Amino acid sequence: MEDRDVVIVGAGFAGMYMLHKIQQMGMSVTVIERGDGVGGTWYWNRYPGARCDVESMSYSYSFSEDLQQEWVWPQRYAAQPEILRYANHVADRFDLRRDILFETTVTKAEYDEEAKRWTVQTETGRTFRTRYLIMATGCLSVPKVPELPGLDRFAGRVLHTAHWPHEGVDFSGVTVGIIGTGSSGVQSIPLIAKQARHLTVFQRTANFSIPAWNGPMRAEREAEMKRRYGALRQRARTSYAGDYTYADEDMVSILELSPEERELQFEKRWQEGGFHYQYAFGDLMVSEQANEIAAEFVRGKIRATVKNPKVAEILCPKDHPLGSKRLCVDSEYYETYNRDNVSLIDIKADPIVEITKSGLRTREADHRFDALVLATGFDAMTGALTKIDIRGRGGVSLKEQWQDGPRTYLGLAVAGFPNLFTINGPGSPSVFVNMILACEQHVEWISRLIGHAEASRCIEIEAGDEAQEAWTRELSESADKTLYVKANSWYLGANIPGKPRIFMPYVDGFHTYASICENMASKGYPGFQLS
Ligand code: FAD
Ligand code: N01
Repeated sequence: MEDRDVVIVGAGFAGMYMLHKIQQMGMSVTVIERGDGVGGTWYWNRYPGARCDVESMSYSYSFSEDLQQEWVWPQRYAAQPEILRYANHVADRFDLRRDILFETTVTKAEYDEEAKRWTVQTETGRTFRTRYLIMATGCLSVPKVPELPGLDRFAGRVLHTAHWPHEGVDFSGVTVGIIGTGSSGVQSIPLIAKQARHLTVFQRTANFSIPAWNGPMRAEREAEMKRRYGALRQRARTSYAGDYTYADEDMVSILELSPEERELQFEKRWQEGGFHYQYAFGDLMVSEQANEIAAEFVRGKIRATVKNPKVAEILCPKDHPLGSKRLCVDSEYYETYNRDNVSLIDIKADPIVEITKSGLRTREADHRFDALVLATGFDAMTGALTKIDIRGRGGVSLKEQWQDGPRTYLGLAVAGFPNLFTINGPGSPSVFVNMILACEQHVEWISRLIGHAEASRCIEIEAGDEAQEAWTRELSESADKTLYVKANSWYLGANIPGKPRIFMPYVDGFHTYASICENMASKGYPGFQLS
């Protein structure tokens, strides 16, 4: 049994910054990470085309002025290898590796009420005893392999986008099938299509995608942004999306614009690319009428891009509001369907029956391919936490406590689980916003609370039941006022059979959330019991 003040699980952007803060506080700490390197999401998701969809100058740490001034992002939206290089640079620059235990998976964590310590068990047999346990396990870190009959019979290679081989995959001369047209599918399909002999895309739900218009970072733009970095980061902290590119004061209302003004606005946002299209409009996610007008503009773009009208119609999303499933941001996604070596199968109309030895059988046809790519997503938000056998007071299991859906206080703590914190946990804005900023906000808040407990000689910090219930109620009431609840999305757990349908992220924006947290800290943490 190895003793620590703090154990952190996960060495993605959340775990790395948490480690840096705890090192600065002079406490003993170990980060336990399953992979053999840092970077989390960017360590695992190495599929062709993987890149961020928040601009890199924004999707990066802001805590060190020197770091943000010295790092050069070569593109507007960095690709996965570049983001991973950045994560490794941060680990070296801040001397993080000395406290990270790689290639080790946490399997169990149990709270000893008498000793007031967590016991953390790992797959390798090493066991830690710690006063604070911080779960930086990620919202999108447990890949979902769908239950498709016959999957184990397929003779070719099966690849999941979130478990991509480190050495890469060469699809030259190969026929490929891909299931899934969410962000991972939309990013990888154009690149796989350029390499493979033939690519067959199996689409269940058509998703809205907006072009990224990615390109090289212009030196003068970079210099100008770096000159104003402090102010830009401040603008991000006071915005809905936690991103300086989309400030609330620039939002307009679709329904208040004339049809001509709307077209101009939609075209402008389309040309800016990515989330500009979602965050430019204040009524987009609350008014079905406004949403439908914006959605129809995107459908018009799809029809204008895809030459085969039947294929274009299959690609036009019609069964959920724009943005209610996470918007995709692409590079030549719709154009890819004009290639001769790409076919699209609508598996809502012609469902998959089984995977066969040589491909896949739908109700109406046999499809043959050499390799199958699963771009089928994640057990999001709760998956990584419920995979670990976490037991709080009285041996109560977190998984059992959450069997009707997660309940947290601020997405940061859970009643009955003292001194356990979740970074970007369910109930926090996390996946709705620029997540590196969200990591920073949580890490700084948790460090401050631990510092406060240490200074006031408190041994236990625990979320109160009432505060947790009130937060959970507020979360779902807020979500119910929006169109986010109108899709079968992973936000609601709808992609995992049997998972309770509870809207998991906090929808009222980064700025509102951060000010609630700040207010609580300044009032001495009401809702928490410190003893
Ligand atoms: P992660 O990066 O997921 O790290 C969690 C770590 O915990 C992992 O390394 C995992 O191995 C480890 N871990 C989990 N369980 C255990 C265990 N039991 N034992 C040991 N280790 C464990 N967000 C944005 O804001 N903008 C984007 O553009 C964006 N792009 C994305 C692209 C992809 C392909 C994906 C999948 C997600 C993207 N996200 C994006 C969300 C992304 O997950 C976050 O931005 C961010 O990287 C999360 O950091 P994290 O440290 O919280 O979690
Ligand atoms: O996963 P998804 P993802 N049979 O769940 C389909 C982040 N991210 O990895 O919609 C057939 O979105 C499923 O169909 P349906 C981002 O937050 C960001 O793509 O359920 N199809 C869907 O099409 C994102 O939202 C980037 O009907 C099945 C797809 O698989 C999140 O990660 C890039 C199926 C899964 O889409 C998850 O994205 C990548 C089945 N049994 C990821 N099961 C950026 O661009 C699932 N599907 C920054």
